[in-house]
Amino acid sequence: MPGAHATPVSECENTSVVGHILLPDDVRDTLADGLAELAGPPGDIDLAMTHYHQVFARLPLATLQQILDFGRHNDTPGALYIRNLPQDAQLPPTPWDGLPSRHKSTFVSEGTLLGLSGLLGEPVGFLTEKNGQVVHDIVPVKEGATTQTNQGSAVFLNFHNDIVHDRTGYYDIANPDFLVLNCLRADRAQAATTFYADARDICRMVGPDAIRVLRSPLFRMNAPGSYVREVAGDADVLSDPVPMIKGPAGFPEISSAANGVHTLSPVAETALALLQTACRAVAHEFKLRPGHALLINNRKGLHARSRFVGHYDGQDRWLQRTYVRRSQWQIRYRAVPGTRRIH
Ligand SMILES: O=C(O)CCC(=O)C(=O)O
Ligand SMILES: [Fe+2]
Repeated sequence: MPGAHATPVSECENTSVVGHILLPDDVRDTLADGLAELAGPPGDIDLAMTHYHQVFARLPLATLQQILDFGRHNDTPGALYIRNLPQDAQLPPTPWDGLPSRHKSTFVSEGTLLGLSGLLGEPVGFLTEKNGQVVHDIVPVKEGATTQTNQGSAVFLNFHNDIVHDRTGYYDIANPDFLVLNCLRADRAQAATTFYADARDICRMVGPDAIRVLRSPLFRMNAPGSYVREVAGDADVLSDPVPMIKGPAGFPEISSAANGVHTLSPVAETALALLQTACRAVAHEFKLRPGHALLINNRKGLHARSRFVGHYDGQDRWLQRTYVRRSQWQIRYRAVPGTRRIH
């Protein structure tokens, strides 16, 4: 329209709030009944996803819309916390090697995880993350206790988003749009805390000078710990120089590698320190318990995890996780031949 122009949006003026859903018991039980109809582990994943879709379509309309809006809109929160979800009646020991449990005989947690994931997009696997599995078991692993990976426990897992090594040199393109965490078992001391810091809040906190630096390609992301360990023989594999914040001022996208961000100048170093401080200041805290799921937008914000104690005795903290893409089209160049969801 002649003369019309969009209202300018100042840097990161949108406010983030975190979404909360507490399911009533009867809704939880309806979901559990639906999931019970699918007895085995999800074998044909597309058939199983379709089944889960039907089950989760039975959520009350307002709840269903809240989850769908979380996935489809730019201006919705970057984290959504859902409680009182169905749980497996009996849980085998927590695996201590980061691999799937061989003793799990019911699949309510997988159904819950995949059902929620299907409301956001398509759960996908990456060959370099948990062998391409679609459902990831996130447990403390003794050998990884002090690493900046999901196997860690003895150290604070720094604010990061989940990235994937990619031959383009950019690790925040093929990575998941969302991650979904479903808690099966809390750590014994109930100390583990998951944090979410929204880029909109971080920007407001660090101020315009630091944002200018963070928007410049002065940072190189180290590839995830799993890639460095399993593929690169423990040598850092750095991305091309990239900004940490990009996109329109009102809807910033943020990326930070858990396994190390290398700065290319002293001002970049200062801005990165400001960003880390801001994350701690604006973060929302979640103490995940069985029956709780946390849905995280992997572009709108960064997440972190507190220290906690791992005992490696089968009673440790146990989460299941998916990586979700809204669409697999943009990452089709990575698709593993003969598979439909593995990249
Ligand atoms: O353990 C947690 O709470 C979060 C771990 C994490 O960063 C992840 O699974 O991507
Ligand atoms: Fe993560």
